[in-house]
This record gives sequence, C-alpha cells and structure tokens, in this order.
Amino acid sequence: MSAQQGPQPSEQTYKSLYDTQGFVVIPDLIPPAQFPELFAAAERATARTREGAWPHRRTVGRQFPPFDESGTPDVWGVQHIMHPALGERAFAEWYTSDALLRTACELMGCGKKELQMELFNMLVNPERADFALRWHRDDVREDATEDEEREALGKWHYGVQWNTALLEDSCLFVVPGSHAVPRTPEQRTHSSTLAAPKDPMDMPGAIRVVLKPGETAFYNSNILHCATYSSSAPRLTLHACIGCTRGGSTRARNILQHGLAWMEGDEFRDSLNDQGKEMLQRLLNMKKGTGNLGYALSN
Ligand SMILES: O=C(O)CCC(=O)C(=O)O
Ligand SMILES: [Fe+2]
Repeated sequence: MSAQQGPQPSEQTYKSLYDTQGFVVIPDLIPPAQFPELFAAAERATARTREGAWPHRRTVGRQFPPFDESGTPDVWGVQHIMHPALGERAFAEWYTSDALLRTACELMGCGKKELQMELFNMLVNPERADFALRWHRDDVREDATEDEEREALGKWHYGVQWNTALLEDSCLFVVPGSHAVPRTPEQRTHSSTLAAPKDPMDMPGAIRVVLKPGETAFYNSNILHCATYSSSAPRLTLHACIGCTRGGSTRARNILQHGLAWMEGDEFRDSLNDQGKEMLQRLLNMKKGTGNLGYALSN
C-alpha cells in the first residue's frame, strides 16, 4: 500500500483506519523546511554507526535487543538518535513537533498532557549481507497461547509506533487487522519459529507496506509483522514510538528493554523544548515504578 491519492482523509478517517487495520499511512508529517536538516542528520548518524563510532546500534544476526555493542559488525539500525552524545538536535526537535504529536494524540485518543516520551531509533539497510526479521508481535512471544495472546492484545492501546521513510522503503510486511485478534492456526504455523520466513507473502493475510519519502506508517506494534532488509536497497527510516500515561506500566517491558539510563541525565532534559521535558518526565515516572523486566522477545 502506498500514499492515498487525491484528497487526504481527515484525521478522523485516519483514526478509524488505524483502529480497524492496526496501521495507517499518513503523508507530510515532516515540515518541508525541516526535511533537508533531518536527512543530513540521518546520513551523518548512519555513517558514524557503520564506522563503529556509535555503539548503540542494531546488529545483523540479532533480531531483537540486546544488540551487540562491540566491534564493527554490519548494522541494520541506529539506536537512541536523540542521545545528546550523538549531537543531532534535529531528531528531538522533530519528535516533539506539533503535527507529529497531534497525530499521535488523535490515533491513540489521548491528550497532549498524557504523552509519554519513548523510543526514537532509525532503521537502515545492512551493507554486507541481506537480513530479515521473523513474523512477530513486539510484546507477545511466539509461543503464547491463544488466551495469552488475546489478553496481551486487549491491553495494547496505550502507544503508537511509526516508520517515517526518508528514502523509499518497502521493508515492512503486516497482516492488517491482526493487532486485535489471536493468530489463526495457519498464521501460528507461519510465526512459531525464531527464523525469518523465506517469503513473507506466504503468511495468510500479509501485505507489503511501501512508503514514499516523507510518508509515515503508524502501527500498533503488536500487529503481526516482519521485515526484509536488502543490502542493495538503501533504507533511511525514522522508527519511533510514543505512549499514553493511561497505560500505566503496560509498556514498561517493551520500552525499557532498550536501556534508557542516558535519558535520565540533565544534558538530555536541558536539550528538549517544554513539551519534550514534560513527555520525558512521564517516561521517568513510569521507569521509577518498575524493576528490571527483562526482554520481550528472544533472539
Ligand atoms: O524494519 C521494520 O520496519 C520493523 C522493525 C521491527 O519490527 C522491530 O524492530 O521490532
Ligand atoms: Fe517489530
């Protein structure tokens, strides 16, 4: 699926598509004046990560955290791009920008005063070999029973994840509607191993999400999804999520597994606008209330 043609749907339509499909594609959430700056920051951060100079990265061979922080392996993602040590202010500026936050509020049905800062990473193509992620839900294990799956999906409404393409991106596959219901026996068979599928389109109901530069796919991260990464197809995609405080600690394991101690320092807080500072404080409040919850999925 790619951008809607002709008149743009209203925010209300986006919300109803998001609620029923578990994802929706929305164009133009990067103000044109900000695009070149964001693109240049993304290229610099990627180059630094590929050189081994930025240790927070997703490494080929590992699908989920923890990732490898030593040596110079091939990478498929850059982690913590708002980190002050990376020195790229454009990322936090965009993460806290009005149009983006308004859209997140609309899709989650929550108020601005309830927004909780979460993760902001970037997904890039590996350079040395192709890689892929298996079919998964971000916070439900593949061996969950049908009842466990139903219970987990029933409380996963307090956050939204998004991919914003800076270059054309056709890596992501989703099963529309699967954010709301347990897998069918056939879908379970296709998603019960830790290995990536040979052909993602073998999954019943799968579609490929194709994004043009500037388009954003917002999705419920417990939708059944997978991804393929070709070393010959350049990818530069902003990958983020945000929560709503009404969810209490429901999102803690999924978010805190990425290691967010750096967000507690003054340097990061001082670099944010007022809205960003408030959103950060809500994340730190959630963190204070939880212990070590481990990792959501296995590698
Ligand atoms: O590459 C993508 O777009 C999806 C990544 C993903 O599913 C994940 O990190 O859990
Ligand atoms: Fe995922």
